[in-house]
Amino acid sequence: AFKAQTYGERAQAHHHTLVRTLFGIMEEKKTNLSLAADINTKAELLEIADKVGPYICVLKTHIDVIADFDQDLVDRLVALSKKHNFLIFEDRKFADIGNTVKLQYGGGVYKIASWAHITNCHIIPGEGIISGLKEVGKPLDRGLLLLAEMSSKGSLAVGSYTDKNVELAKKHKDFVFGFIGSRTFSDEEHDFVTMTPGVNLVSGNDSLGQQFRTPEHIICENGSDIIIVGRGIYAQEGVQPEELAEKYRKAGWDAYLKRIQ
Ligand code: 5BU
Repeated sequence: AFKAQTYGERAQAHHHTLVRTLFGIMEEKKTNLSLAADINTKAELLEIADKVGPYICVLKTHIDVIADFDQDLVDRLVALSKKHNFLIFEDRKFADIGNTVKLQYGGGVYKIASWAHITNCHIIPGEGIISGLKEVGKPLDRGLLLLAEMSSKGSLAVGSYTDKNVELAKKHKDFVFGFIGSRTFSDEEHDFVTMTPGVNLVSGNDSLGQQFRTPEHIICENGSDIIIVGRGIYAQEGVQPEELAEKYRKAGWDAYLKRIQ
């Protein structure tokens, strides 16, 4: 049912503050595109975030790959998120016990919870990881995605493991608002957001196990909500990232319009 509704309709009915904001941005900017900015210097990350910002709803970061990380980078990313109206998703993939992830999420060098609207975790340690992250993130109105599936070849996140993610998301829906996965996991009662990595205009693989599917397949057929695109946008020689971002924005949005019609 949620698959056929507009992002705007779902925003109005949703209990999670972050989802209302996210769907609101998507409607306003007509985009379900997230940029996966696996960029390793501060200057280059800021440059691409500023150029591609108008076309995306979410900027996905791997903050620990930035060689010259400093607090100023985070301050400037937050300023860009306000300038262009997108959310920031630190793809941290927490995987430790509750007490440890609290320290990793709130503190350390990166202080992720202070600037990332969204982060994600594996449920391999059990439910305590969600409870630990929630203690830090919920008071700040942050949101958590569970890694229900992965896009890479041979992923072990399948079957009953994937189902367990959905079960825990329902139990913690005051903080968990969705999944990383290839399809929708919503049912009649629960409206979850799915974000899908491994997206390219041409399906295929890279040499290290990544598997790419098209926006049409992911959004229209599978009912996912947001496409995450990295190298499809910033690693095409001779083509500007903003030009490619607009191409992916349109492909993702057209697939969504086709789905809800
Ligand atoms: P790409 O250049 O479009 O392949 O980048 C994909 C990004 O999504 C990259 O940052 C990965 O870390 C991330 N990713 C993924 O590819 N597959 C997954 O299952 C998850 C994250 Br979870």
